[in-house]
Amino acid sequence: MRLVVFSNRVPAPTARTGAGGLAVALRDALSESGGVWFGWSGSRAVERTGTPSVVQEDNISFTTLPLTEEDFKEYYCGYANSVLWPLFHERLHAMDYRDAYRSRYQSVNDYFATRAAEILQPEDLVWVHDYHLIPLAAALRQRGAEHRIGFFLHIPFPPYDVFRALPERRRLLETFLAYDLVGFQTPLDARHFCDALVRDLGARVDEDYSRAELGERTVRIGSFPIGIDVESTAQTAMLNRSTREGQRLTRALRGRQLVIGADRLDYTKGLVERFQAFEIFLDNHRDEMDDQMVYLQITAPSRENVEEYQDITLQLEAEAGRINGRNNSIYWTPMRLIEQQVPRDTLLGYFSLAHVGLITPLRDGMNLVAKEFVAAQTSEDPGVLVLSSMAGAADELGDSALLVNPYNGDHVAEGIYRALTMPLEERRARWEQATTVLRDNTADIWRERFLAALLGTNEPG
Ligand code: GDG
Repeated sequence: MRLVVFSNRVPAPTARTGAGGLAVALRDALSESGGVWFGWSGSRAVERTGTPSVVQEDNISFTTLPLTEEDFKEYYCGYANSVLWPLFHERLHAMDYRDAYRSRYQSVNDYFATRAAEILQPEDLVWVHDYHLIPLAAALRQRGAEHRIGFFLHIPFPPYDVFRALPERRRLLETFLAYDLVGFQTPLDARHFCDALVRDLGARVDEDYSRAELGERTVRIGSFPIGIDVESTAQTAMLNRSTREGQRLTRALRGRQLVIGADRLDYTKGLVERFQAFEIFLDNHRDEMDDQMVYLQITAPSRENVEEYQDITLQLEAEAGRINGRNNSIYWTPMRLIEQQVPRDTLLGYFSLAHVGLITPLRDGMNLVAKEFVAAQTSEDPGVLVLSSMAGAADELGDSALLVNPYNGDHVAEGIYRALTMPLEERRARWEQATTVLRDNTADIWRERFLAALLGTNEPG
């Protein structure tokens, strides 16, 4: 049986090394069974094309379509990233709704479905990823597809009182019912989804939120928290401690403890709030921490064409400048902000050298950085994860991390202090606990659980 994966962006066929856990996990699945990876090429053309471009590599057909400038503006920047992304992360003030965005979203999904329906074979198993492509199964069914089709949402599903701000929410919810299986990162997301199905569509939902029925349609629902490849992350991290970049960081630290954060530059990641919490930490512990630690924040540029993202950089630069200005001395600069994407191997090496991982999103589907930070630690002298309780990862990692409320600067500041001063024995116990959780749910296990549930050979979790 062939697997056909749909996602907004399709990774470059040659991008195996340097790719994150998700891309690797899906790629492994596709090359095992033979498959197709279908989506946007990332390029913008004058017009949509009739035939997709296909590159064959590793038993996989990387099948991509270009989008037009209007598609890019109204579907990608517009509906996906200025409507669904803020709405699903409960940030309504960042939502920029236009009717034209909605119709373009539908039209791009129809375009993908038309081209995909031409290449689907009867026995294919179809797996659609994320908020860009929610209506894809319905669009495929309209074109005669009778396949098993699963959907996985990488971001949170909002509570009903937030979801109801979406004008065409009923229509969007109906399109979910064209799937055989809908998967979420956490049980809470599945519950929010079921609430919306009941309240907006009057669907009948099982008590454990594992199934919904509306008329003739039945959809199975489950939570499938995404994992990482623990072994290869640990190995890459270890190897990159002593590369040129790793050594440079060690030299720059001069024995000081390292607090690290690494995020896409996105308002959901809580960076401004994190900087303010760091300032509280300095205010409270300035004398004790003088020249003893450095906070390094790496922010990879992201979605620079969306207006909401343009202001954050300036805001972060102003905050970092102000905090350092208030606390700098001739021998110590407490924080460093790096506004670039760092190569994955180097980043994992940095994680391995860090004493504290500071990951405080305001809301996050999962947050793979948190998991990668844990996997990058050594058992002899593990660092401590300070993690937002609003990230999906908190659900799994629980007390193995120092859970903090990202809206409470005092709480985050004390989390940083506790992490920096935590005795070795406690750090080891927490790390062992976290590592067991990660090993029990790797990227491979996540993918196998989802596909087994889609095939109906096990019950969704
Ligand atoms: C979405 C959901 C969910 C970060 N900075 C750099 C860099 N990264 C890598 C990390 C990690 C990935 O990017 C980010 O993944 P996250 O999970 O943290 O966040 P999103 O991008 O928002 O992903 C999220 C995820 O989908 C999967 O389902 O967990 O909740 O929002 O792998 O290491 N990589 C490189 N340089 C950087 O500077 N190379």
